[in-house]
Amino acid sequence: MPKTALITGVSGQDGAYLSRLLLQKGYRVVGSVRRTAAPRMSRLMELGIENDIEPVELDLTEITNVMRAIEHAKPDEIYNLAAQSFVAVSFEQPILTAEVGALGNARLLEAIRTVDPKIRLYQASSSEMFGKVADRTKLQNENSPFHPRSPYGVSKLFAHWLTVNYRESYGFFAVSGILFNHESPLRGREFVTRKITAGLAEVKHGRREILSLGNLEAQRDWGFAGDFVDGIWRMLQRPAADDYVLATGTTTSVRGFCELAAERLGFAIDWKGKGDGETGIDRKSGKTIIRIDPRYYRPAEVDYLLGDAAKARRELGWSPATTLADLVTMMVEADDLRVRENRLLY
Ligand code: GDR
Repeated sequence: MPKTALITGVSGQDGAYLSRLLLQKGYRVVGSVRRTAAPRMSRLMELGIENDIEPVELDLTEITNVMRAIEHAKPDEIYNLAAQSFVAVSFEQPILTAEVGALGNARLLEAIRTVDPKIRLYQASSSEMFGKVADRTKLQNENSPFHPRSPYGVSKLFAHWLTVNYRESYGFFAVSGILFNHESPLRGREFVTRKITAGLAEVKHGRREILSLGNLEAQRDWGFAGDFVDGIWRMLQRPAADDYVLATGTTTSVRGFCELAAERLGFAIDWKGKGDGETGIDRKSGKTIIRIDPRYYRPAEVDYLLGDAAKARRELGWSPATTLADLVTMMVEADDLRVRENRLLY
């Protein structure tokens, strides 16, 4: 009997890569769609798997609807990837962010408890839970202190602890995967890496004059989403449930990411000025291609993240195959082609 996986957030970046992986492994993949939103199938289409996913109507804000979806799909495994996942938006929509990210997880756990407590649950937790890192001499691992800096981070922390609590209270096979930033050509353009690769590709081809960014000094541990979904799957195949950090172990600033992407597009950036007035100038043409727009600053920022995935390496046999250099190349090449072909889908 092939296993069945139910994926919430199937239309997002991770949903698409995870679906492809599970299909390759012979799973029946059921993907949640919300009736209120036009189904966004573009990422699944880009991977050529849109017809291989069985849709089920599931909205994490409706407990009875969640229960019906689980009764209908009869999954062995549930991957809860659905969220309002853009940190900046969570400051404007904190309640929606918590409804889906925090209480959505509670509804799923309660539905599993009622319908079939043997279902294995993966909860998509986040390095945003570490937030304000107090000690930069240490990498963040499963035992590091949490200090979220956004309503998004706070909502993820609730879901993380509730997942742990159901495991401890009822013996659920419920796993919290604490994933550091993971990117790809399927990343949404609201996130900074894709904003940079797509934006600079547009500048190169004369489709836009300039790219506006916020805090260039923020440092992130960026990996490739395609590598990370393999770690997600491995977490649910263990003999016992536990929590795992997935990260690459290298950290780079937004400024550094800009320089890498620019170089691959044939630019060379000279930075001029300071603070809000800083600009990035292309040395060859003398044109200003990047500027700062304080609208992209966040009310509270996560300045620095660097993860330690030693436990995942040891217990899951997982390590990321893609370097940051390869990731930037992959994203830049995809966006360069999309801009040339006029098809910047997301
Ligand atoms: P993040 O990702 O908040 O880390 O959360 P994002 O790419 O949005 O921001 C990373 C850093 O870049 C800075 N930044 C900008 N960010 C955006 N989006 N746009 C800009 O113009 C810009 N300029 C500078 C930000 O201030 C920030 O410091 C992501 C999400 O996918 C979460 O859902 C996930 O949980 C975590 O990664 C791990």
